[in-house]
Amino acid sequence: MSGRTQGSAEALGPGVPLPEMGLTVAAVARRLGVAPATLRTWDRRYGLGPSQHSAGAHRRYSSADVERLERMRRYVLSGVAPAEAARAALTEGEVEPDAGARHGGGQVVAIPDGTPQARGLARAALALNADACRVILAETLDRRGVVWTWDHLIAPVLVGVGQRWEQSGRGIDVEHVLSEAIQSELSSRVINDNVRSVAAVVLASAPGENHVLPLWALAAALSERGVEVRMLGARTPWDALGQAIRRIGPGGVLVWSQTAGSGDMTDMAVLPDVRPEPLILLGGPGWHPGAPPRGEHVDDLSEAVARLARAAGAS
Ligand code: B12
Repeated sequence: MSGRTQGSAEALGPGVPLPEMGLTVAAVARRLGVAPATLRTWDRRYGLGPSQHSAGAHRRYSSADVERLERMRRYVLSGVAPAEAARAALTEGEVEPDAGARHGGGQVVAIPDGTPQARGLARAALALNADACRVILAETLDRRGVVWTWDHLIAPVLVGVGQRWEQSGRGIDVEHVLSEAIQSELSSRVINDNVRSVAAVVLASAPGENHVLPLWALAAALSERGVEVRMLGARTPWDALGQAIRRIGPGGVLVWSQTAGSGDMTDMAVLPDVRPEPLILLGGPGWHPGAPPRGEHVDDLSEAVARLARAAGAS
């Protein structure tokens, strides 16, 4: 129905639907921006060749083959060793935890049980390569969604980078590049024009708290489920949060404390009593021990997303 010819489709780049009969090596090479010889090597060494068998001399790449190759190209560009990249590309990222252990010799950020993507992200961050970080993040977010990407890619790398800083005092630059890439990829996915929730969710870090990445993960995951999100961001005083609650009338609120310096809960008693009462959740390792005067603690991203989505009346 499109009336496209094989020739014109082959001349166009990524994003253009493939003709049903598939693409030649030369066309795939043009589309991906890699040499035909590289494609042949990937075919020979890693089995990333065309899956369509035909009687003729020229086998053609299907759209699934090309997608696999696009993943391979992204992983390689972002610093993942080719054998690991191929394994991840072939298995759509489902790689057994120790699959790439033998490539870990030069690794400087320790990520126990890290996936190839996690090792690639750590390497890209160590190289201060924000673009490569974003490519890996975007690719994984597209394929696996926010919760999986946070739990299996982002959080392990953040913890590894944090430990490296703690042990060596090095790597604030790495932390900054990585944090910026994570925040911009996650925040670009917070889109309030597809809202299906009855009420909004308000997200804020505690007074004095500058760490905000888990809030962006929550915002993106809620947005993925059609929940309206109002992000107040870092260092939100309790009275400002109280005013926002009065104005917005949210279904749920989550306050994040990463560091003990921001984990004092006593002043949260100033939060207003509004009807209907929003669900108030406290997340993060910074909160001081003891029962909070308002709300309750929550331990992980998926639980927080589920409870807040329910509280916001998302179907
Ligand atoms: C990214 C980062 C930064 C970024 C923040 C960028 C941003 N926009 O948020 C920058 C570079 C700015 C920064 C600065 C600082 N940071 Co910092 N930072 C981190 C890092 C690497 C990740 C933080 C994060 O997002 N963690 C979230 C997840 C990945 O980790 P977690 O909270 O431990 O996860 C647990 C639970 O919370 C739960 N969980 C995980 N995800 C989620 C999500 C939800 C919704 C829920 C409910 C639960 C949950 O599961 C985990 C297992 O229990 C941590 C290392 C770490 N281990 O966290 C250090 C860390 C938090 N930073 C630290 C410090 C000391 C600082 C600085 C003071 C000094 C410095 N390193 O530069 C400054 C101070 C900033 C300030 N002025 O307040 C220390 C805190 C020590 C402490 N216990 O108080 C840490 C732990 C590093 C370390 N190992 O020492 N930091």
